[in-house]
Amino acid sequence: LLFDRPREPIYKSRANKTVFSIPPEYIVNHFQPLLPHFGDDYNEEFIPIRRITIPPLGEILELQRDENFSLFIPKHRRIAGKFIDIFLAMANLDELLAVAVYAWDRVNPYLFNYALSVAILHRPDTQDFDLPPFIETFPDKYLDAKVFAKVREEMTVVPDGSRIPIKMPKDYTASDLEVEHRLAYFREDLGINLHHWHWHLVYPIEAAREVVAKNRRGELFYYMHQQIIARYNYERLCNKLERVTRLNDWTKEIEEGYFPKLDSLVAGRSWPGRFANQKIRDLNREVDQIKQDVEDLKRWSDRIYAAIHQGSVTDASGGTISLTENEGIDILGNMVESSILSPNRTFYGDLHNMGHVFISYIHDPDHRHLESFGVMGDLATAMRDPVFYRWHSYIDDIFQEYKATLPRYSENQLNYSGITVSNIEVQSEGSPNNTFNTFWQQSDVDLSRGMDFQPRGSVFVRFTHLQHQPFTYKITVNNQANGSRQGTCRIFLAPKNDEKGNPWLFRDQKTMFIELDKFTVNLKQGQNTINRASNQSSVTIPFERTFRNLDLNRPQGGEALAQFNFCGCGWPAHMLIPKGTPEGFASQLFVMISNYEDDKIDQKTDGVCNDAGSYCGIKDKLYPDRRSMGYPFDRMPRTGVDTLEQFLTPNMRVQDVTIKFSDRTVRPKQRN
Ligand code: CUO
Repeated sequence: LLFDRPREPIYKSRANKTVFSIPPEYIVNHFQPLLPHFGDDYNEEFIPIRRITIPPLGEILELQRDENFSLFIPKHRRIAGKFIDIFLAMANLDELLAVAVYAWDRVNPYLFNYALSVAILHRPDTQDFDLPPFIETFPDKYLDAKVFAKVREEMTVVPDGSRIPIKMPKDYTASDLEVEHRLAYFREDLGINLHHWHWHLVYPIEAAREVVAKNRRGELFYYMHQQIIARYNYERLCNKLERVTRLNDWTKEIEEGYFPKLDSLVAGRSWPGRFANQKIRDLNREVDQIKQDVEDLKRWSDRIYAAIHQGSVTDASGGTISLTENEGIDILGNMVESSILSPNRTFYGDLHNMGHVFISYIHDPDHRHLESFGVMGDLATAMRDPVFYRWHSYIDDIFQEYKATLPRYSENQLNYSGITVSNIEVQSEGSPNNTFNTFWQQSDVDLSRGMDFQPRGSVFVRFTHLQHQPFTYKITVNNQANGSRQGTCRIFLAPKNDEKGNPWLFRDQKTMFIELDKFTVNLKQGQNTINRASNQSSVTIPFERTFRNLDLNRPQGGEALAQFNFCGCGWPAHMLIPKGTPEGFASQLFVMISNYEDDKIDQKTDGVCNDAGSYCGIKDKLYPDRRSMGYPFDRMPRTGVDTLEQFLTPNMRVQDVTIKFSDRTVRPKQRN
């Protein structure tokens, strides 16, 4: 109930004849006279809400209910942190429920949803709770504003059970006159944006330290976003566009414009667009308590670069922390983002977050037009805008600069003596070997829980997304060692040529590799054949999990239901393989077997959302690979290595593959 109909008053919340029985003083004044009547026309089961001393909400109430909420704005971040801590401090579930019910009609719905989600994710007594997909509660952050009028009509006029899915067009934010629009299927993909939201839900910037300080958090911030850029660049090449250019000159106009066509159901306003050729300007917005100069970005970035070249950072008390080979990237990740784990926020600032803020207020830097932020200001929508990739490309470049200072991997550090990968094959149903097939697919998502003040019952929106034919890797590995061995099989994919059609230099291609899978293999002496299906990928979560329709009648409990929130983090399976081209996009599939002895983390990981560990980690566990994230492509190559071929040691192999796109649309699978 606490994730349903975010703007409806709490006393009206009901599902399956269940309703809260609320102490009258919890109800906001305006609705109190209605209270005696609630439940009258229902045969309801009551969930009693305890009367407790509600902790003061203070600053949390300063964000109005009809305002927009951004985790990049320091004030919003701070009040979110406070609200999370209130939820975490509740002694038991009854108290948690009481404070949540009390806050419902008083606190901004976006803020409420975020803080409660983070709390549920981190409280020991809520570990088997199931949360509905974010898109169901706030469909307005994901879908063309136009569908909502049709959805309302359908819900009001057509009885539940007879409603037909509302079709959302595949292209709605721009025309082909805008070349960047070729990438809209990626930027506006519902699954990609949901993944990004969930990732940041699992790795909050600000909250109690034990919530934020997850294993290798800063490094994962770097790696997950590095992979987003690599994947985006891959898609650009497939669409005959150059790699994205870094947004590193903040005095220059941003060429790309973007008009999101989203309306906020909560804030009652349209998300502002960004015209082409605008410049970021100094911010002075009292309402957000932000006064910041563009010059500050420059200052912070200079200090960060100086730290990288010095090999150490200065902490808040003037001490020195060196950026060691193992931990340096983790410190830098937290510092550049920045999270509360930054060693010195006063000195190194808040570079990445404030970049989002500057860009998102480009249209109204001093609030003279009373406008809220653009899509770059919200983690749920930021990836829709082309400028996201320019900004994150700049951020990634800082990390690459650091990685270039690290010692190169020697041949010895890369090889796994006695292990040879002797053959790789990709088998997709109904197509020649070593071909990936992509096409369009339609799917349905239920919006009903996000549609306030409408009749109950499901209503679906039908959207179109990229998809690929399921496939299997068949990898032959020879083990000439004495006895059986264990290894980690690492599978990556990269374009074979650069945008000019020339073969890559390794130093450039290494940042183009996208991770497809990573898993442990047992190798008996002699020849081994590894078969691995695409849906087993350690990068992705299945479609059903991204868009799962929560059935409130379903019995609770069991592993499959557990920890949805964490499990909601994961690259969407339907976007595992880039789009390719109709003629076939030449790519290189890379497979490496590394020595498990150097990779392994001693921990049990079964059953706890362990299937998208590469970009998301594993819930309450250490990151499941001891190597640097991105290994073996995270560092500059050893001397003498200019090409991928030269980089290879016997435990690695490269196979030429193509990605063939066919412009057909597959209808949705039959819904149950
Ligand atoms: Cu994920 Cu900038 O960090 O959006």
